[in-house]
Amino acid sequence: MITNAEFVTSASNLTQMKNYAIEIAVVGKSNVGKSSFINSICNNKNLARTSKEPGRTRLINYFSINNGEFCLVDLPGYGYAKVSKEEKIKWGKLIENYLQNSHGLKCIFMLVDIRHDPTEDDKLMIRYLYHYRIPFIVIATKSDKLSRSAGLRRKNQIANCLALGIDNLYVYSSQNRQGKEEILTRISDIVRNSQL
Ligand SMILES: Nc1nc2c(ncn2[C@@H]2O[C@H](COP(=O)(O)OP(=O)(O)O)[C@@H](O)[C@H]2O)c(=O)[nH]1
Ligand SMILES: [Mg+2]
Repeated sequence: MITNAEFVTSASNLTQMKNYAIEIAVVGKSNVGKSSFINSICNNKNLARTSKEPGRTRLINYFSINNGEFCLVDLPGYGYAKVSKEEKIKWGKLIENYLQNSHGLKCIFMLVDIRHDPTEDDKLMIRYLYHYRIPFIVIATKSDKLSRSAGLRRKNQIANCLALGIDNLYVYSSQNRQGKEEILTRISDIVRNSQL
């Protein structure tokens, strides 16, 4: 259960990064719904800044949950076509620094849009996570945009596309909270196992 959530700080480079004992980080394409996901999971609409315009968050944002029990980390989104090449390289370095230096990182929550097949950037990210042996789950979000049956069909397609077991793929909506209980249970398991 999440009873309390507060913004801690942002980091734009390695020296500004934090090192919490238990971190869960959210990654995904720009505009896929990462900030909305964090807000809905925490029951706080104003916690993470959401935006209709893609490519707005260029920082790593840390949120302390339940007065420091664990930390949710909002990572900057990738794959936004309109940013410059330099900006993309900067993004890549920031994420790589985060993934390689966050020793408390317990799990990556990778968000994809349930309506679309994962992009090459998504697949690259997953290869990277396997390479560095970082545990992850995939969350197909914006499920409110589809009927239940279409959502289930898309879930299977996304699982196939990523060669992913169905247990590591969740369907979610920040708008109607579909999947919220399952995600909260998964978070509790991650936190509990990390404390053992
Ligand atoms: N219908 C619907 N819209 C969503 C959902 N999650 C995010 N959005 C919308 O998608 C846009 C981008 O969301 P945001 O959380 O800022 O994405 P981020 O760039 O990945 O952090 C905003 O207009 C949100 O209102 C969802 O589950 N359902
Ligand atoms: Mg965001």
